[in-house]
Formats: sequence, C-alpha cells, structure tokens
Amino acid sequence: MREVSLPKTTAEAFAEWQPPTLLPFHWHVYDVGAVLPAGWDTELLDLAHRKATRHSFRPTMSTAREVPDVEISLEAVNGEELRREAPWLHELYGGWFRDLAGRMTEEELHTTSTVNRALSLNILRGDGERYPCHVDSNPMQGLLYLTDLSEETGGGLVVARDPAARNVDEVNADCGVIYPRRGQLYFFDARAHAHYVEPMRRVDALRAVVTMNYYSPSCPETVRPAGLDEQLFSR
Ligand SMILES: O=C(O)CCC(=O)C(=O)O
Ligand SMILES: [Fe+2]
Repeated sequence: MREVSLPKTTAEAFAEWQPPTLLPFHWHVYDVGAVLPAGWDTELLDLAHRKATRHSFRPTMSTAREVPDVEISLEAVNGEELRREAPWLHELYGGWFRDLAGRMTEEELHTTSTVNRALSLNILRGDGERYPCHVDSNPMQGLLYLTDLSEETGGGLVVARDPAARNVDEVNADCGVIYPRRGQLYFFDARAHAHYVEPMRRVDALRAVVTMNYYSPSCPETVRPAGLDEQLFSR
C-alpha cells in the first residue's frame, strides 16, 4: 500500500526548524522630521524642483538586479550640488545622522571619499518613472524621505525576501513593500536583498528622498562596484 504523507503539524515543523543564518530584512526608522528646524523639507523640495537633472541609467554594474538591456531615466540633485545649496544636510550626514545609524551596528561607520557617493536627492514623478532594482554595496544605507508614500500614491520600496532574486519579476515573486512618510529617516543593510522603487500611481504624485551611504571597516568603500558612479552621476 502506498504511504500517504500527511502535512506536518506546526509543532512537528518547529521541531526541525532552525532560524535562518541570513537575518530577515530589517530596518530602523527615526522620526526626525519634527525635530529638525522648520523648513528643512520645503528647502529640499524647492531644490529638487530647481536643480534636479535627468540622465539615463543602464544596469551594467555588478550590484544591478535588472534585465540586461533596460534603460531607466533617473532624476536627481547630486551630492556636490546638495552640499553647495544645503550644507546643513551634509553636516547631518557626517554628524547626527551618522550617530543615529551607528546605534544600530557595532562597527564604526565611515563617510565616503566623495560627496557624490555620500548623498543624492532622488526624485520620482507620476509619469511611470521608477528607481532601478539593485543590491546596495554599502553596509548602511540612510534614507530621509521628503514626501508621503502610500498604496494610493505608489512609490513603495519593494524588497526581496529571497537573496537570489535577480530582477524585478523575481523580487515581486516574494517581497515586502515599505511606504515611508515625510520626515522619516530609515536605516538598513540591503546588501543581500534586491530592492527597487515601484512607479508612482498618480500623475500628480511626487516622491523625493535623500539617500546617504556609509561604509565600515569590514565593508570599506573599495567594494563599491566599478561603473556605478558613472551610471548614477553622469549627465
Ligand atoms: O528611494 C528609496 O526608497 C531607495 C533608494 C535606494 O535603494 C538606494 O539609494 O540605494
Ligand atoms: Fe538601495
């Protein structure tokens, strides 16, 4: 007689279960908007409107998780411009924000050798733009959001659970979606979790975020992949 294998009970499944060696994706949020001096957000949004430039991104570097031939339009204010126009933001990056990030890790966090590698103000408009799928090369990513995102607006940060996800479809197959709010400062390590930003769902919607990169002694800036700077900052 053929043996019928019955589904395991939860108790039986737990008897064999081991926690995964790779931690599930996790993040930390500081609600900093209300404690920064008034105008921090409107000044950066104004800067986004005045100074953002567009360029075309191609996923040629090792950290990209896109299908090969795709070309994605990116709109951003680069770090050089940000430091010139809002020096206080650069101060926060190397100062208080770095201290806040440092509370989440045993390691010392290093700022980057160039300001373009450190900071960027990224913009998505409601015309189908999205931010490309990739893994981060840096062990600590900071993201200060300037706009509210929701399921209605779109612009969620979509993060793969499976470290093997290689492109948007594979990320979508098993993912979590985060909808940040204006004034929230996120920190996470997304070296093993491919992620991208979904397109905005409303034509009048805007998404703006300051991205901040930190490296560390065990993951120094020299791991940054060749060709990434050219694709992110070239005009
Ligand atoms: O804009 C976001 O929410 C994510 C940006 C990102 O993944 C990055 O800058 O590495
Ligand atoms: Fe990222």
